[in-house]
Amino acid sequence: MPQNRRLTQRSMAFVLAGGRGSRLRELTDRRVKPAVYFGGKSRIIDFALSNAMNSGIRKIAIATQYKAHSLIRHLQRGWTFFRAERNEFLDILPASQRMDNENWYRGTADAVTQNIDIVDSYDVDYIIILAGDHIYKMDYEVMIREHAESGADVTVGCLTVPREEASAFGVMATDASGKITSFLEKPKDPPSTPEDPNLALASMGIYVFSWPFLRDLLRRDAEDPNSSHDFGHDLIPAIVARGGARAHRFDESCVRAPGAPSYWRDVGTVDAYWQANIDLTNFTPELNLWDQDWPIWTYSEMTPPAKFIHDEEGRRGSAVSSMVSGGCIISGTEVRNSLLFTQVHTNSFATLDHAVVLPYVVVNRHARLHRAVIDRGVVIPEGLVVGEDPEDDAKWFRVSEKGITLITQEMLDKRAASLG
Ligand code: ADQ
Ligand code: ADP
Repeated sequence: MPQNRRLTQRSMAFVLAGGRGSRLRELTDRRVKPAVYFGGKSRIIDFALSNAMNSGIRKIAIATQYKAHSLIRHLQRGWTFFRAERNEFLDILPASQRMDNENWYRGTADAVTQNIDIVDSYDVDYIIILAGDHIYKMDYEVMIREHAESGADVTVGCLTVPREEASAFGVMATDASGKITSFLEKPKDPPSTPEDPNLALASMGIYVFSWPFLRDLLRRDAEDPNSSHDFGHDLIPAIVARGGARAHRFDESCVRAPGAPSYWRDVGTVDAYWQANIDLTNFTPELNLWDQDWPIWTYSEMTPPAKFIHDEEGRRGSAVSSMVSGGCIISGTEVRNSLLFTQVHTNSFATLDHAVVLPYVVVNRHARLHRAVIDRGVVIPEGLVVGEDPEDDAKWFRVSEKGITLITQEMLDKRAASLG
């Protein structure tokens, strides 16, 4: 539809990718949450960026801050198809390179304020603010169109979540027309929806504004000594109080097969991260990565196909109900219900069961890994057993609330040093 195409051509995406994501523990020691690996080939940020691409948005700015190197390298390698001569841009905006006297972005709104001149240069009518740290497939065009037609000051993407999880979100109430009537940022005691006492209406941290409106608002916010310069804490509640905010239901713009449930995950904890990755090995995963109409673009290394080997003793290397990425060598190892990223090498008599194994991991002989997340580049020593004795695991490794063991090379080095 040419009319809609014009709307996304007149829009840009501003992706907030600076927050650490500290509940992912050691997985974000060296990289920011949007740069964390997901789904075998991608990084978390690829989902928001692919959504923007697939929605027809060709102007994207990405604000980075905490431990940005891994993220920036990924973007520079993989997100290179934007062409300035076609008026397409992907700009990486590290916090430290703007403003003379201020090194860091003070809050999410300040990340945009410090780059007003760059956004101005894109010459767009609408801006969609995105978080770079969620897993979902969404057509932003639907939300932008709704915003343009309604005349609201801001349109906030939202979905229902279990009420007991809602304290991590902005929680809102709406009237029948979709106007947001109240908004509480991370309330201790979140209000439920009128329909269901167990559900709350949560903000996805996605906002559409007209750019001239947001620019004025940011200029005023920058001068306000009482503001923490954050969308969720300051700007959105103020617009809601004036009656200018509308809710956009994710259900109406999520991309899925007819009748399939909508899918959105925060993967903010080790448990949620492990679960969302392992879910991809299900018979029919809720997140469909095979849909060629909505590809998840990424940087992918050049690797040979995965290889499965019978070892000399005749032990079969096999993987069932699993996803195994390019460059993997499964030699005499039994792999079940696991997700292996690029270039994982496993050896004879080893077992992987419900394991999420990041790139370049080596699993040596006789190791048994059950319900675990293995960080990139880890060398699992011969005979290591994980996931069978939680107390022993907790001596050396990070064991989550739900009993998932996270293993990094530093943890293994400490263990090796103290075991002598
Ligand atoms: P949170 O996700 O807790 O809540 P925040 O920590 O501000 O909010 O992160 C939002 C996004 O901004 C993340 O992608 C993060 O990486 C990034 N970010 C954080 N600080 C940044 C900075 N200084 N510079 C650049 N990027 C930064 C928000 C909303 C809630 C909403 C949830 C949905 O405030 O209302 O419910 O998102 O997850
Ligand atoms: P095991 O799995 O019995 O402990 P190895 O780790 O030596 O044994 O690997 C067995 C097989 O895996 C090799 O014969 C080879 O086919 C393949 N292989 C191992 N490492 C590589 C590599 N770096 N490049 C290509 N193939 C490899």
